[in-house]
Amino acid sequence: MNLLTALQDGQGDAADALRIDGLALSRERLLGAAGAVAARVGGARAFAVVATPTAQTVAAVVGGLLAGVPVVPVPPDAGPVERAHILRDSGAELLAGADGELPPGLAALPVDLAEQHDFADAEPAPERPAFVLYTSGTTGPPKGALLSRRAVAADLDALAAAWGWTAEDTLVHGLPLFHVHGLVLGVLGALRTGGKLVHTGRPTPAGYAAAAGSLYFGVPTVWSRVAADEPAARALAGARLLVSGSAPLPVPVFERLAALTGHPPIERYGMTETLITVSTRFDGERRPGSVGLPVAGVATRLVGEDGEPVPADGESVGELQVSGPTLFDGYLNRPDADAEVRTADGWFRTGDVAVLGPDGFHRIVGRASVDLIKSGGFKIGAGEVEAALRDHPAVADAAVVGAPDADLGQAVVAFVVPDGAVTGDQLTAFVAERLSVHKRPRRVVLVDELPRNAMGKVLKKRLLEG
Ligand code: MLC
Ligand code: AMP
Repeated sequence: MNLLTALQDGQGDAADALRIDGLALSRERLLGAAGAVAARVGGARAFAVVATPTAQTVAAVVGGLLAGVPVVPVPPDAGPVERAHILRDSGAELLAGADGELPPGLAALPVDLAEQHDFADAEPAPERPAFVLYTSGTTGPPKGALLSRRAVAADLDALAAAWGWTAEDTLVHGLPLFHVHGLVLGVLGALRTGGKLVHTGRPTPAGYAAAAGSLYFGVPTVWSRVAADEPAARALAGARLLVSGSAPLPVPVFERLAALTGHPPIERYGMTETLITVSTRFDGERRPGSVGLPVAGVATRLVGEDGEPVPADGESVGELQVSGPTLFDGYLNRPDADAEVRTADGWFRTGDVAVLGPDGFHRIVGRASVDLIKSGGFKIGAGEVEAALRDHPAVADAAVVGAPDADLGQAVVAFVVPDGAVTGDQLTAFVAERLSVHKRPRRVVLVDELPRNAMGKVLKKRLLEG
């Protein structure tokens, strides 16, 4: 079966099947533009796409998938250090959305929507990689997660079943197109399932309110902003389903959203490496603070620090481990990192701490590591930001933490021991020149020294308390 079933079968097309960046495109036109890309990328080792929220990005991504070339989305705001890492590590030979000089071995591939081509090559094998998605770890530069076409298809079908998602739906969101949430679910989901897709550019309450969709995706920061904007929230009353994910949805936001829209939101849990594995269902209970049940084909278990199973009693905590057809195939060029996240019996260690109820409902209670920060739904490795800060000549030492934040869930805060005259604003700007914009510290605290334990490890919990 085709990966992008609805896009490729031509059924039920509409002139505005895709609305993005002020443009409306039919699926036929999108497929034609993607076909033109596919005809030019075929045979490349990997195809990088600067993932601006535009129809050109969608056509480029779909073109890569049609041709069976792994697509590597690049955050448009990635600083030069982060971008160079992604391009080099992925082995990309072509780049769509290029602006400026390219390193040797990489050629620009301009995307022109007017260029239409009927690409008729056979569907690539399901085990071929669909994407290399870069995701942050606790230390070092982001790792490229290899996601097969099979994993993507399995996850989208499982989510369609859990959410009653059909070709009758109009999906609305304004999330970035370089992560699982906005790209895999938010674009490919609509192209596999059918129906219309409206991308609002940015995920603003006003944009969501104006879109008249049936199915809405957002990270908790987006839902919290919608819930704080009563007219925007009330405008979503006509929707069918509101879905939250990528970070914990605070219970008060769940409740206010339910009260204003009449829709208790669906909460679902996932990771770049596993796609979305647990969700509440459109026809089941939606419980505040809970992400529900494993989706079709996925199995979960809780494991204690001693490696022993943790009972599903609604109160014992353990690491959540998952297995099933939606799992990634490994980190590109990083067998060491891959070995760390797999158990001997083939399960994936999420690093998230959870509680499992006797009814099978999952509650995510936190992360095992303080060094993985979720801010506005973006995952940020403390180590990557610390390394960027330490590159500054006036920084002797740095520790980065995720401080609780009502809007963002966690905010990136840097504690810096200066070595010379430097301001917090200068350091924030310095990070922004290297890494993606959302990795900038929101606050920089200059300190004389960092608290450390006898082993020399920074006591981050103490920094958070102080
Ligand atoms: C931000 N700003 C800063 C700053 N940080 N300025 C100075 N210093 C800093 N440290 C600027 C921004 O650039 C912006 O400026 C303004 O402040 C507001 O920033 P913001 O508060 O971050 O808001 P916004 O830009 O609107 O971003 C919030 C958000 C965004 C929710 C829209 O965080 C977002 O798109 N999140 C989605 C992440 C996501 O898709 N994750 C999915 C991962 S996949 P200006 O000038 O631009 O207005 C995954 C798997 C799964 O997790 O389960 O789904
Ligand atoms: P990423 O690597 O960006 O895909 O982020 C994955 C991480 O986001 C998970 O390991 C969780 O920590 C977090 N996450 C995703 N969805 C949820 C959710 N519904 N509730 C709590 N945390 C979530």
